[in-house]
Amino acid sequence: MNIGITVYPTYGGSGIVGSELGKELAQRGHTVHFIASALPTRLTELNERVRFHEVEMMSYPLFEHQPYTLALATKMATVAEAERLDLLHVHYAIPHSISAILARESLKPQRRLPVITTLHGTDITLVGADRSYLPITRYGIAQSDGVTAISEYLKRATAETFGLNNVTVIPNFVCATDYQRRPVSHLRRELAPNDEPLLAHVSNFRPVKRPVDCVEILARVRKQGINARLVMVGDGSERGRAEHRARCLDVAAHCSFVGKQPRIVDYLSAADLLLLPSEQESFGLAALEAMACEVPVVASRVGGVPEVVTDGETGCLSEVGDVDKMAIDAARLLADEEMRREMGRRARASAVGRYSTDLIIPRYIEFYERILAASGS
Ligand code: GMT
Repeated sequence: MNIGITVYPTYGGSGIVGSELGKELAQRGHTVHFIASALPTRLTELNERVRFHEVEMMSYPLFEHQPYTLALATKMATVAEAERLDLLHVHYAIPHSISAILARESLKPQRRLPVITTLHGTDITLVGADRSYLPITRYGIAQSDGVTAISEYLKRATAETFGLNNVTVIPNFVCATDYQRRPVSHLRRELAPNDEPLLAHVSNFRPVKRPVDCVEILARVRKQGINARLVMVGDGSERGRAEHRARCLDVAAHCSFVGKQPRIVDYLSAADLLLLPSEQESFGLAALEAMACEVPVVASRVGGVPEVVTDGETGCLSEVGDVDKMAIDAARLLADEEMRREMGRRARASAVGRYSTDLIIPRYIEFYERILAASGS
């Protein structure tokens, strides 16, 4: 198949999932054309089967804001014609599905171009549910030829918010060979020089991720007499607040804020536990990647997280903001190495057994084939 994929290139899990999906499809013999405003971060290598088409924006004094949705639609239609695309697969509904529908409609006299939308989270729960975007988001989902969501929770949220039931769940995935625990003694020594227990947090540090809670948890774990450290991987608007809170709680010397990192797997391999205290999480890709690296997860019981992390088996779940309970769970796991390692082994088995690329990518391919057949393409 010749597949057009659109993602937000630089920010967020939906871009990662779309990019990794494209690479996996290419490995299975398909040709993937990424159509985006910039080269997606995870696309380090382009080749015959992984191509990139940049959306060019025209500026004109009349345009106070450049009309990206239209520029994207135009590029999608141009690429679809030139490269004979079989379908467009967009990640994150707004505005990508609207652009794709415009592209499809503009090509209608010449060819069919089915549009598949994958819903990721805030495109439904926050942005899409906002009154200013709700009708157009509903339209984009209803008019797509196929719609997938990354968790059962998000499928339910889509039905509740938009009254739409045309959604198939295809969960996020992890590559079991790329994501596995590996020896990283040098990094571990850097982050925990005296082999202290190491907590990790990986996110884009947006308010919804509540990174400040991680610092609160560290302070409480240390109060229980455990000499733990915390590595904070990523960057975003909440980083300053988290650093400030670490100073206030007198734990700054036990935290490493390392910013964005290209090799997340190394940080996960160095860690003993992952903290994911998010306010909202439709899936929790960070949790899945940690589990694949045998790292149990201490997380909020929110959105799709309970589908990924089984409380008491592969991690521990608490209500959003209950940093006391999260600290108790973290301290218990850090203090009991045998239990933690056993939980880590179960976490990997669960991640690989339910979400490995070998299981999930074929589901996307079957979905494409089904939509192509239904649309008579
Ligand atoms: O919904 C968002 O905040 C954006 C999106 C993104 O692009 O980062 O995140 C969502 O998609 C990820 C990948 O599918 C999921 O793992 C995240 O749980 C989900 N984030 C939220 O629901 C907050």
